[in-house]
Amino acid sequence: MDSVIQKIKENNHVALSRVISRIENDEKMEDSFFEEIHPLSQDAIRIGITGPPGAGKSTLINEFISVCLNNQKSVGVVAVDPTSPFTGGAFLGDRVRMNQFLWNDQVFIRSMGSHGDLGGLAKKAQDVGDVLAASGKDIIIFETVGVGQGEHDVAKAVDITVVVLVPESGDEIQLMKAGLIEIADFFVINKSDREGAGRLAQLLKNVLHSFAKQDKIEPPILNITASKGEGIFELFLALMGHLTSIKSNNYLSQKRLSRYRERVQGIIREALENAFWTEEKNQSLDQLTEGVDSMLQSPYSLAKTLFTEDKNA
Ligand SMILES: Nc1nc2c(ncn2[C@@H]2O[C@H](COP(=O)(O)OP(=O)(O)OP(=O)(O)O)[C@@H](O)[C@H]2O)c(=O)[nH]1
Ligand SMILES: [Mg+2]
Repeated sequence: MDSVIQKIKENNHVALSRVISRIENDEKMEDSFFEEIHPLSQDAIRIGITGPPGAGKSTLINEFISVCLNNQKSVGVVAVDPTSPFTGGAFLGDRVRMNQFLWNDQVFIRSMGSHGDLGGLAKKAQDVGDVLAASGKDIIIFETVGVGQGEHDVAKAVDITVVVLVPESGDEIQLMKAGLIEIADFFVINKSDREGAGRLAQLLKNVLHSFAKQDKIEPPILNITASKGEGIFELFLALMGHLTSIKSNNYLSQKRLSRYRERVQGIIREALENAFWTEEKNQSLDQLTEGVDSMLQSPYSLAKTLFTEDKNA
């Protein structure tokens, strides 16, 4: 077996980090890599944790890791940073503040930039999740700042999405706009030591109720104070309970199946595009768009020319 895969199976964090950097930087892994990783990556639970900047996501995850460890579960954390083109694992101390786990081989933490290419994030999160799962991590957490598209991409790569809000998170219209209700399996109101936490919980409950869909369990709402570690164990229990129920009613396997399908489609899309853009094609495009006058031609007809040119050759 390939020695990189062997090292990942042995939970070698240096090898893990290298492979994740390659995925982050769009360096292609051999197809056989993911073929061999696949059977090893089935068991881990993947959780997305998203919410507005500064909501306390990292503080929460930090506490959550301790609870996981106390319950004999190893953890991988990836902090996705949509604003950073490349992190190289840096900023970790700043943004993630989970340094006490640095020497613990049951905890792997790093950040990952998205190269401004948010569309590719779902794929990267899948691939990175697989690699972490293959190293034996029981729970894999993706932290994303819920400000745009990034959290939606990550939601496609996880089993459960937790949306973290704070008492100031505001009115229902904002929540709707953010589209967070669509992706949330769980809501956490953090900083519940502050005024307004109860009010937001009530408001959220009403909104969720009016939006209730038959095929989806109404997301539970938990009040926590991450900075004091309050409510974290309850969150852990609630997530594990949720997991048991979505396993038993097949919701999880259906969700994973549709994720699997989308992934196959994505791989095909990428392969087709890569096959199309040969050196000759790139040259043709350059030649055909040499001057600004080339824009007189509709982009559709130029695309058609590029599509059909080998066939006419
Ligand atoms: N009062 C109060 N403050 C908290 C609580 N949880 C976190 N904080 C504080 O909120 C600030 C932001 O916490 P982070 O954990 O970095 O928040 P984040 O959501 O990870 O931030 P980004 O990753 O930058 O979006 C820090 O100063 C925390 O100490 C809480 O329960 N109550
Ligand atoms: Mg953070």
